[in-house]
This record gives sequence, C-alpha cells and structure tokens, in this order.
Amino acid sequence: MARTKIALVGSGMIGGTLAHLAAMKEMGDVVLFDIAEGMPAGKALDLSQAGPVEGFDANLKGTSDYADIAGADVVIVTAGVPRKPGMSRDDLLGINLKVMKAVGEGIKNNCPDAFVICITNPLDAMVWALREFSGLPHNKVVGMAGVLDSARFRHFLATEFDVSMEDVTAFVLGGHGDTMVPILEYSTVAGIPVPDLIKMGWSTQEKMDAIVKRTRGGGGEIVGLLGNGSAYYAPATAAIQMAESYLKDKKRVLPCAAHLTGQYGVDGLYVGVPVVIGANGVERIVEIALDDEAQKGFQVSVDAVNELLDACKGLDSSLA
Ligand code: A3D
Repeated sequence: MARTKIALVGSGMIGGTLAHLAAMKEMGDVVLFDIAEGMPAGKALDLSQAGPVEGFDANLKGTSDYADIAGADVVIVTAGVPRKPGMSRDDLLGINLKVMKAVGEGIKNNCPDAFVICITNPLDAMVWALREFSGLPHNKVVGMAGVLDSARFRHFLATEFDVSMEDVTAFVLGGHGDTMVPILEYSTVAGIPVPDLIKMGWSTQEKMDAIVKRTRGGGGEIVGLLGNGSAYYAPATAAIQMAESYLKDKKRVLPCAAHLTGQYGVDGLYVGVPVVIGANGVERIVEIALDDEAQKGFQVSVDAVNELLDACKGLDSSLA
C-alpha cells in the first residue's frame, strides 16, 4: 500500500514547519516544492536527518518541478510573499494572484484528486482564485484561517480565565482580516458560554472586548514583533489539523474559508464559516443563527472579501 503523499507548495517558513509537523506525525511522504532552487531540497534533507533521532519514517523530497507533486493526496499552498511591517494582507494581492495561477495549473495537471488547503494571503481571495485556476471541485479546495484565528482567541481566553487551552472552545467567523467576527456567545470553557462566565464573575465585558480586538489584530501583532515575515508555527499547526481531519475522515467541525452557495446569504464566495471536514473534503457547511450584531459584522467581512474578488477580476481577465 502506497504511503499518503503530502505536497507543500511553498517551502518557506510555514512550508518548512508543515513538513516538520507532517514528518513528526508520520502523516505520509512529504514533497516540498518551491521556485527557490535548492532551498526545498536543503530543508527536505535537513528534516530527513531528524528522522533517526526522532524515530519517524517519511520520505522527504525537495523540488522545483511540479511533476513531483503528482498523485498527492493533500496539497497545502503557502507559495507567495508574506506581509512586511506596515503592509496589509490586501497589499499582497497582485503578486500572490499570479502565484495562485501557476500553482492552480500545477495542481490541475498533476494531482486533480487532491484535497487542497490554501494559506496564502489575502486568504479569502487567494483560495477563491486558486479554486478557479485549478478547476477542482469546490469541496476539495478550502482556506486555512479560522482554525488559526480561533486558536489565537482560545489562547487569549484560556490565559484570561487561567484554565487549560484544551477546555476553551472559540468561534470566529468571516473573512481573515481585521473584519473577522469572533463570537463570544459560542465560545466556551468546558461548555460554559463566555457570557455566563462574565455573569459568574470570571472576567468582565471590557476584558472580553479587548481580547476580541487583540484576536482581530493577532497576525499584525506577530508581524510587528518578528520584524520580518509573519506567523508560521500556529498557521502550520492549524493546516495540519485540517489535513488530518481529511486523511483520517475525522469529520472535525472546524472554521475554514469555504465556498458558500446561499448559506449565510452568501453565494459564490469563500468566507470563514464552520464546516465538517472528512474524506469527501468539505462535507457540510454548518449554518448557525447569528444575532443582529454578528450578522452585521459578518456582512462587513463579506463586503471586504467581495472587494478583493473584484480587484482580482480586474487584474486577471480569465477570472471575470
Ligand atoms: P515565506 O517564508 O516567504 O514562504 C513563501 C515561499 O513561497 C517562499 O519560499 C517563496 O520562494 C515561495 N514562492 C514564491 N512564489 C512561488 C511560486 N510561484 N511557486 C512556488 N513557490 C513560490 O512565507 P510564509 O511561509 O511565512 O507565508 C506564506 C503565505 O502564508 C504568505 O502569503 C502569508 O501572508 C500567508 N499567511 C497566511 C496566514 C493565514 O492565516 C491565512 C497566516 C500566516 C501567513
């Protein structure tokens, strides 16, 4: 029986971390693809040499040839450029759109049956463009953002409540950006909703508002601290969780950028919503009731994604 094959398109900071995690978890063989000559092969060799120490068996290969991703079961796309201090995710649009075209064609020609997870920013527009360029079914192309945004939210909540991260669930909807919508009513500690915890005196609404604000700016905070590049450990961990849910048919309920066809009143866009990921990719969109404030916040987010798509269509006529 052939081992599962995981192709990482883009072998920079997130790509390298993805390869490390996939190898350590023995998820399968790993192909690191990048346009940078030599670098993916160097990372693959370095990681392979961690195998004897850590005790994992995985073939790791670095390449700049799309033929090497042939037959991949999962493709995780980080190809492109990350943000520099002062840049918004949207500033990346023009450069990364061209990259998505090349990557989409590489996937279409070599592994059209793969489950594809896009991480490249601006996320909601890039995952849409990648799907268009690759021509894969919508349920097999998904964007990673919500798992990361909710992990940031969970981390801040767990720290505030002084409880285990494991016991905190959190809920973030909408586009990946400053318009994302963290929802306190659906965020819990061991099933107890945050508004009830406020009533129990565990925290205050002011502190929760500050956490929501910090979650929205979570990526920018790290960009500012690093001084060069953007977050990579947590983004890689989040994408691996999505890949595992697909490969093991776990049917995890995870917030992802998924293609909506009328749910939440949105048609034809990729926006962050809770979905079930199993062996058939995105198997279900979970549509929850939103109160007026959340609905308004979600709409602002959808409008921002729509603007990005219009910009993409202006830049590449094949998308119009
Ligand atoms: P980085 O370390 O620069 O890696 C990107 C890699 O892509 C580099 O090694 C490039 O050589 C490579 N590359 C560029 N063009 C191509 C191409 N045409 N084909 C193949 N490879 C190419 O960046 P990173 O790993 O830190 O981040 C990657 C992307 O993820 C960026 O767009 C970030 O903005 C984005 N990101 C998204 C999130 C989300 O939550 C959605 C979080 C963090 C970063």
